[in-house]
Amino acid sequence: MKIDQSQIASHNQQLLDRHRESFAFLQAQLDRKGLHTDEIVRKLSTLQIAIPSWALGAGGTRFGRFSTGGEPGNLEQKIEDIGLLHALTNAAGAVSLHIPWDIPEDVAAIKETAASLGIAFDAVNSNTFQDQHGQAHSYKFGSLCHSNDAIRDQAIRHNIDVIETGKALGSKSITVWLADGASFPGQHNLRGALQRTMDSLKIIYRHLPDDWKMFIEYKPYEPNFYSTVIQDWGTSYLLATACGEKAYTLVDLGHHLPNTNIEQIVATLMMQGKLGGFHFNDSKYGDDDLTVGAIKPYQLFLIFNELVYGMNNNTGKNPPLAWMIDASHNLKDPLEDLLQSLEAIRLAYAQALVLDSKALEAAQMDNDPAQAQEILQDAYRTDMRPLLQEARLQNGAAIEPLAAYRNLGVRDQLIRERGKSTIATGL
Ligand SMILES: [Mn+2]
Repeated sequence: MKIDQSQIASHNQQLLDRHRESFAFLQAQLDRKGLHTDEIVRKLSTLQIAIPSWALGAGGTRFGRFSTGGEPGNLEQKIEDIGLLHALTNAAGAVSLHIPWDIPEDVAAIKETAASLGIAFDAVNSNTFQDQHGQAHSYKFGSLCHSNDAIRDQAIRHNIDVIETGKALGSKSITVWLADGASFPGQHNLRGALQRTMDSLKIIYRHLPDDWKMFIEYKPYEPNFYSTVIQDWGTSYLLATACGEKAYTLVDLGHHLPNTNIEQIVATLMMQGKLGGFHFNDSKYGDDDLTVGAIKPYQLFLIFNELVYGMNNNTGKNPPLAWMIDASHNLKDPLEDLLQSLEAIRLAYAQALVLDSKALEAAQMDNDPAQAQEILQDAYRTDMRPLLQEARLQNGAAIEPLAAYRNLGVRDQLIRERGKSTIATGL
């Protein structure tokens, strides 16, 4: 299914008067603060978020999976679904592939499909956290950290193959997330496991093309419950530093223990020029994979404040960041879930862009926490939704993407095309 420009135009036409009214009100507010809406619209329009290929089907908790129907049955259909999201939002102009769940059979054809929909290939993701059919060795007790040379070699080889696939597609980065760890004290020699992981990553790094980046993701627990080899940002930073200048830390919002100050991690990594990318999601307890902004939108805003500050004060020479959603739950229609996540990310970004950073700096220098809070929350409580709508309107996307998605009957159409019981690959 493809969404026609005329379908979006007629959706927008119905909402135009109401939109113009609310946008004029916001514009007047921002004008009084000396902020230029054109500039903010321009910045928002350039923020493109990669959609992971595994988020397009109904995800699951560990207990069950409930199909929404019409799920994409192959990579081409997944890219078509991202095309739908991109047509509605002008915010989802990239896909992040998971290998081996989504190995393209015909690279040229997939590239053509993606290009026709305005979709670029973002980071490719390796998978050594589960065994694949016909694989010689098992990752039950780890992959890049494994005590057995042959198993480590197999995992290294897989990552090199993923880089090759990515090269063919035009990707420029690989994300490595390891499930490696121990569920019981004494199971691992903690230092030995880390050392072997470092040595393995260095070998993979040597196969990285010059214009590529390697992102190293961390996670404090799950699927292992006593220790994970790359448990926190510090360990990731240590490994990235050991590998070299093309290796970076990747922050996944769900991969932190409750109450971790993630915005401080962002500030620290950007100071060192070592923040490579972001996996957005939301959670209350752990790696809950909930819709971005569903639980802690204020935290998301605080994180974006540090990102914007880091981009505006880039003394650490941090490269442009890779933005990706990494969430997949089992209740919502996955496309609706992604539309909401895209909106939440852009909203937090827009709020951070209207922060009075000079006033905040003055309050900080004056040691005035009350004033600092007023300034922060003034930005956070500015309703930037009309500006997001304006950015979409100017780019031919839908003023209200979720409403348009429902009014156009996209899911019903996908079910008619693909059937009710399809299952997305990898799920
Ligand atoms: Mn992730």
